[in-house]
Amino acid sequence: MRSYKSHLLAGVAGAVAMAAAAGSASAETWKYAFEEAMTDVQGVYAQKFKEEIEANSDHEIQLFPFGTLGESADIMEQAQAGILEFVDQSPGFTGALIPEAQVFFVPYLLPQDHETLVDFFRNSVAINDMFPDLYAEQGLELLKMFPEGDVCITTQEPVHSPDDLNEVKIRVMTNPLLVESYRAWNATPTPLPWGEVYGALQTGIIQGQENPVFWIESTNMYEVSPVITCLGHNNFTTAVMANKDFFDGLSEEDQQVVQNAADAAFDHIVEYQKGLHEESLDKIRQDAGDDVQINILSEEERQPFIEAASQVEEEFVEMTGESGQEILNQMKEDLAQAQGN
Ligand code: 6CS
Repeated sequence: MRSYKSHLLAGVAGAVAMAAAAGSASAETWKYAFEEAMTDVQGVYAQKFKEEIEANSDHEIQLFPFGTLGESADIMEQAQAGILEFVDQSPGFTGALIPEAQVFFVPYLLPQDHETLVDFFRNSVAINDMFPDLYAEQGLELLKMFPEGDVCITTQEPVHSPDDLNEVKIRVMTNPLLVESYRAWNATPTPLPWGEVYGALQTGIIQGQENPVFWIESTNMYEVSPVITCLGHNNFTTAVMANKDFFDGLSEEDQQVVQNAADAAFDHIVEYQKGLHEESLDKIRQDAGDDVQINILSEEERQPFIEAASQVEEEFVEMTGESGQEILNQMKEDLAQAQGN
C-alpha cells in the first residue's frame, strides 16, 4: 500500500508536470516585421521590444527587418491578416488606410526641439487617445508612435527656395498629402515604395527624395543624390501596432507585458536618437567629403516653404473632413501644451 507521503509526492509531481505543460503551451513565438534594417531606428526599437517581452514573459519575438517579408504595404497586409502579430508601419504608407494619419505630413507642424517633440509624443491626446480608435477600425491595436528624426531632402542640385524644386522629380512615400506638399513647393512628386528608390535615383527616373538623415546615411542615398537640404519641415513619425484580434485574445497579464515593452522601447529609442542627426551628417561628410553638399536652410530661406505649408494644411482637412479637423485641432493643442504655451 502506498503511504500518504508517496501519494502527496505523486500529486505534487503531477501538478508540476501539468503546470510545465500549461507553461509550454502558453509560451508562443510572436512575429514582428518592420521597415528598416536591424541597426536602424525601427530595428533598435524592435530589438528593445523583443528584449523586454522575453525578459518579462515566456514568449519569444521573431524579428523580420526590411526586405525579409516584402515592402511596407506587404507587412501591413500580413499584420491585418494575423500572419504577423506585430508590425511597424510609418504613417507615410498608411494614408490610404487611415487618411487622418497623414496629419504627420503637414509641413512645419512638429517642433524641431528634441525634448519638446518627445514630450509631445508621450503626452499627446491625439496620439494616445484618438488614433488608437482609428487604427482599431482597421483591425490594428496601436501600441506606440515615435519620431525617427528630422527629415531632409536629397537632390542633384542645391535647393534654396521652392523655385529650385521646379519640376524636380522627388520620390515620396505613397501618401497623397506628401504629394500635395511637394506640389505646393513646385516639385513633381513621385510616390514609390522604398525598394525602388535607390535604383530610380541611379537611373535618373527621379532626381531626389526625402528622409531622416540616419536613413540617408545608412542606405547611402547621398551616393545617388548628393545635395542634402534640411528645411526643418518635418520629423519622420512611425507607428508600432499589433493585430487587434491577437491582442484582444491575450490575457490581461500578457497585454500589460506588451504595453510595458512598447513603453520601455519608446524610452530607449528617444534616448538613442539624441545627437543621431548630427552624427549621421558627420558620417556622410567623412565618407563622401566634397562629393556631398549639406545645406541647412536659414530662417529666411525657410519662409516660402512655410508659407506654402498653409495650403497643405487646408488640403489635409479637405481630404479627411471633420475627423481630420478634430485630430489636427487636438494635435495643435497637444503641441502648445508640450511647448509650454
Ligand atoms: O522612405 C521610406 O520609405 C523609408 N524611410 C524610413 C526612414 N523608414 C522606412 C521607410 O520605408
